[in-house]
Amino acid sequence: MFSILVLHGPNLNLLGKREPGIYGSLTLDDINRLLEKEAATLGVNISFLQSNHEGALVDAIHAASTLHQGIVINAGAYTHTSVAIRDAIAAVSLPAVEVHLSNIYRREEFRHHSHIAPVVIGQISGFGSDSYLLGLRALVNHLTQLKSVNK
Ligand code: CA2
Repeated sequence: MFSILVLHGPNLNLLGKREPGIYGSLTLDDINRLLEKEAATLGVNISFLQSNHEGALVDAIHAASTLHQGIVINAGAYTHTSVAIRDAIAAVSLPAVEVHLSNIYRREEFRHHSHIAPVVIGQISGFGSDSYLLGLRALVNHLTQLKSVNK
């Protein structure tokens, strides 16, 4: 059974408590519960980590290489600033999917660039909590295809 790590970056612990107009009314726990249901449907294990600290996210990505087969990541504002998170994803060479609640390309220009996009298999942006669910499905499909090719 595949094991997937979902990483939530800075300020996402505030979801559902502030700025519902941009990020919706669901809390991070609500999103994690939806992901758990989807993971059960897909037949995969799922774990979660939220951190406001860049180094903690880098450590979690390193640790994932021996514990998990793939990563779904919403790096929050670190998406646009963090070479360290990009390098960590590239270093572990686990398949990762980048997700965003909002459509980062419809927002301020500084959100249009992702340091992470070049080192992930794909990016899903703008579908609210569905971005995470779609990201999980895409990652599991990818892993399943890889497994059948390597049989
Ligand atoms: O759309 C996304 O998922 C983002 O990754 C969210 C980040 C933002 O910096 C990215 O550009 C796009 C911000 C997450 C902040 O979440 C909050 C939630 C409630 C209240 C305040 C912030």
